[in-house]
Amino acid sequence: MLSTTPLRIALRALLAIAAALASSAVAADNSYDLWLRYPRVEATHLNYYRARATAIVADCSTPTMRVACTELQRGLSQMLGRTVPIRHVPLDQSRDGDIVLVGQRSIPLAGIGDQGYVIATDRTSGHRRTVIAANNGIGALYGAFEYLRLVQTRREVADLKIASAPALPLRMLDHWDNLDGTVERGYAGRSLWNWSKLPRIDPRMIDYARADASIGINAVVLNNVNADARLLTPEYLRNVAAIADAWRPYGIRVFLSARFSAPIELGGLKIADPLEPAVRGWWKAKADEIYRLIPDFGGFLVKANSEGQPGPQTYGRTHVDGANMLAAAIAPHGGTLLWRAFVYSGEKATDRARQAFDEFAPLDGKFASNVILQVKNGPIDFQPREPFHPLFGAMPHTRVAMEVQLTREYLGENAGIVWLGTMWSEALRSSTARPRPAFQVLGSLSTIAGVANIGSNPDWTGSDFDQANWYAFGRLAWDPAVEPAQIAEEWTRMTWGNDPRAVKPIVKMLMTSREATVDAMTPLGLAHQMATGHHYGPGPWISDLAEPSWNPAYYNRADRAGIGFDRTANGSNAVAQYSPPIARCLTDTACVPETELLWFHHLPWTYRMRSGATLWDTLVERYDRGVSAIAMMNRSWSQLGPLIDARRHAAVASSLRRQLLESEWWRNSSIAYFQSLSRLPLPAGHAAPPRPLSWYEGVRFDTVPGFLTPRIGSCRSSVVVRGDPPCAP
Ligand code: GCV
Repeated sequence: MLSTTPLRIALRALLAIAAALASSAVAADNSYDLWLRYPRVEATHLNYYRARATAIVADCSTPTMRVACTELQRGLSQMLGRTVPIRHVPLDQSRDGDIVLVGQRSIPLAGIGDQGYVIATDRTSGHRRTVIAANNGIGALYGAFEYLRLVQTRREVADLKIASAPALPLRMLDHWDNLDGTVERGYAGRSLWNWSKLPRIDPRMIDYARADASIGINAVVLNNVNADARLLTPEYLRNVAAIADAWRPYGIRVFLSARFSAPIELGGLKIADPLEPAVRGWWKAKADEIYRLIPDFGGFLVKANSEGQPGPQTYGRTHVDGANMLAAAIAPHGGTLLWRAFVYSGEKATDRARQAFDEFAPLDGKFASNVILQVKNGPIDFQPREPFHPLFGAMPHTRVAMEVQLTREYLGENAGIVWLGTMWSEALRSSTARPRPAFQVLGSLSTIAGVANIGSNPDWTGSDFDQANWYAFGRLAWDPAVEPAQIAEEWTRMTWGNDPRAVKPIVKMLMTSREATVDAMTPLGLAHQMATGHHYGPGPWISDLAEPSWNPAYYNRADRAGIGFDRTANGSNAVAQYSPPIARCLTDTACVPETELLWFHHLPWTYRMRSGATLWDTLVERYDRGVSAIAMMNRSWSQLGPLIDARRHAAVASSLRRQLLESEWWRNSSIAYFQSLSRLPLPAGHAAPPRPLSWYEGVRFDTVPGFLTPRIGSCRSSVVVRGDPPCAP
């Protein structure tokens, strides 16, 4: 394994930055433009695209069509190096090379619904035109962005025949933004919504809407699920209405996280019991007030009776009582109520991985028709790898959303590259083996929601590569069947250019990055090994927290004899929550995927893996495999220097070095701890951790972004603040 010291790393970083600045011939680039950058097409392809985009023919008179026309014109004009004019003429007067953009039709186009589009080369009446047609403006806007993407990624546009419609009607970003501008689990600066400046709309909020619309995101929850009731006061609601007005042309509907106890905090009621008429009346009046201001308000998202949040159980009522009461308040206005299934409690003796299923599966069929149950992709909490949540496919009479996390709370925050397209695709394609309603998780969904990774940093997401997770989320929410490699390539071409010498290695880095992270942090099905509260860095030894399931030791169950969580019938029997064929496989060590082995089984250190190697040796090998893969990403990136603009290259290089350092920290801490229990020698060729276990256990951080309660502490020799490598020696 690679041996690095912070000093050497810092020196190399400085040299790399200096070399990059001195040698890069590539034009400076900001990170602000995301994947919506439109550099001029190279001379070899310019005439090809120019000949097929001589003018845009469209009626740009509605707000959304105005946006579609502007976006198409802006993107094409920049890429083609000349203004592409917009003409509003009847279709039969369009000419060769025109792009005809249609967002309203007297006879609806079949098969694309109200959000899809068709892009086709049309040769009728002797002309060769490209038609982008939809049943309404938003479809035309999505189609315009798709056409731009085709040019951005240098695809053929001479003979197009594309029909596309979203798999799911609601594709939603959930912001965990607080009213004071902080963002829970946010690593990209402060909230984009500046409540003290609203209702003035900052141009950046429009750029945010453009980015969302370009990948089909059509719903945004503005505030943290740990909600502040004040957002429901008239003062804030006026500002929410201003945001909704600004985003309406981009097809985005605004939702709010609602605090269940708001009738007490704002309405002066004594209780928030959902069966109490005064409480129901308060919510109904509040909903009416909101819809007067925002006629297309999306609805509420609610975290109830979870991690200290108020909810119906506070009054002896059920989740159904709570959800249906709120759903009834917004139903007359067409609103949707998203109710989260993320519940667990240390007061229950059962395995945390079982609790949401135990609580919600019996409620199937009891929720109102405008309720969607929002379920995290896995049964615990956004770990680097989890099996799919057993509720998927198990509630055929309930509308279900999958919630994923774009912000990397448990995956190294914004260090280096951890691309999640592969992870989400894996979750969506998991077989539930339940006959109804479908065999794959996807078949059981009506919505995908992603916890946003977006903030006020100039690069939006805390790093250039974290933008790829925003992009991948939108693309997968639109089409969950699309291959992750295709998404990775699209984003790479749109963000870093089309030079194959760059595209190929960057796509490879994206595609391998998540597995490398799993190996370096939590291999073989381990989970939740992160340090307390902020979840930054390793803490597999932690076992003294009051809430049992916040302790990493609760999950690894490592002792002198072995490691892993027995979730078979001999243990917590969480396997029984899956359909019988899946449960049988998960129970059988010969069938369970090796990547989930220790999630479902507690095994001796000397257990023989399918390879014949012992579990202990394999565990060590996996940590090192993760570190090596991250070292490889560092090497690949450093070779790209001449092809990438100097500023972005240096920023990514430094972020990757940090990721490497952190992966070594994870590897060394974890091996030091587990070896203290297994007491086995390291396999040949694998280096011992350079420090004693006590050193790793002593690492503390003063400040970690995205975490509300700052922890005071220090490394042995120096105070460590976030941004430094973990504890200088
Ligand atoms: C918004 C985890 C996170 C919390 C988050 C919670 C949730 O526990 O650590 O910050 O709270 O999930 O999803 O509600």
